Amino acid sequence: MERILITGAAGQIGAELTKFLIDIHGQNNVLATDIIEPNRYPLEDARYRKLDVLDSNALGNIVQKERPTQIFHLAALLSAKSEKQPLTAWRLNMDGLLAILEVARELKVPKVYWPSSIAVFGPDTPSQNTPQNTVMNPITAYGISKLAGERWCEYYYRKYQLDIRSLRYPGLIGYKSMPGGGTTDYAVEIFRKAIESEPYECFLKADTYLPMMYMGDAINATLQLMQAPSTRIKVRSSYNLRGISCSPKDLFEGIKKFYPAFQISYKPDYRQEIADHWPDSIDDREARKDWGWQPQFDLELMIKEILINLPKYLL
Ligand code: AKB
Repeated sequence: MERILITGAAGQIGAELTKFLIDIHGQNNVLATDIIEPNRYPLEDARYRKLDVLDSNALGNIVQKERPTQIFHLAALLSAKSEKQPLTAWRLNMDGLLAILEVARELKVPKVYWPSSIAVFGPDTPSQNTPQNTVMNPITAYGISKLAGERWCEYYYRKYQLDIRSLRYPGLIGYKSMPGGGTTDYAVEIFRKAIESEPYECFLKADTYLPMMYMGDAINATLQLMQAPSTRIKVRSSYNLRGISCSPKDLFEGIKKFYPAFQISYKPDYRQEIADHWPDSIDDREARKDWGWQPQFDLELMIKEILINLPKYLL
């Protein structure tokens, strides 16, 4: 029987992943935590505790009491917010991860998951089909913290044999939860505007290609990675993961087929520079080879799936 602890459970990935983990392991075996107050936590059927991951006493007490067999450490500041508050981002993203790695080592937690991001890459990285191992040199606070995090994950694996697993998520597009403070957030906002029959003002240029992924695929990848036998996990920093490569214009044109009156305008802001230094597309051969990763959603299927489900979800 597995016992699961999730940090950052109220975030874009956390809110969706928690539901899947409850379905798989049962409500009593999953504890969702986040820094927000219990009355603001969105998942009524989850066991929830308020937790600041930087409070190592509180974290240690929860891990002592719950004795999780798996920790999903999702609490982090995303790229756009991190550029506004680089030192806060470093503290949360780095000290938070180190607190989790330490508690997992000390209390012998069998498995830990931590998300990295395409933000580990920078302007010197080959932008088409970016390889697993290549020049990184991120220039954003978020990217720097993610790259340093990857090195620490591999360090804990090599030095202490901590079974840590990680994915470099592309921008995630879902309809059940909202992102906050990311550069790829436009790709979630745009669907909501279309459904509300409002025009969308996009903060990236029309032709900004970025690696993206449907949330359903990202959840499957995460669960598949965590369920794979340890011997199949050859990359202990973080795996490249490929979904869909698209631009705001691609998404707009796809949505317009269903909502012909939908309108968009482009007003790039500081997030454009972040996006300009990220890859266009990702090579994920290692993930496919090592643990059988295979995405299910292409651009067309994802747009259809979201436009069918989002209106029911917003009711
Ligand atoms: C962000 O935009 O910051 C995230 C990411 C790509 O890691 N969605």
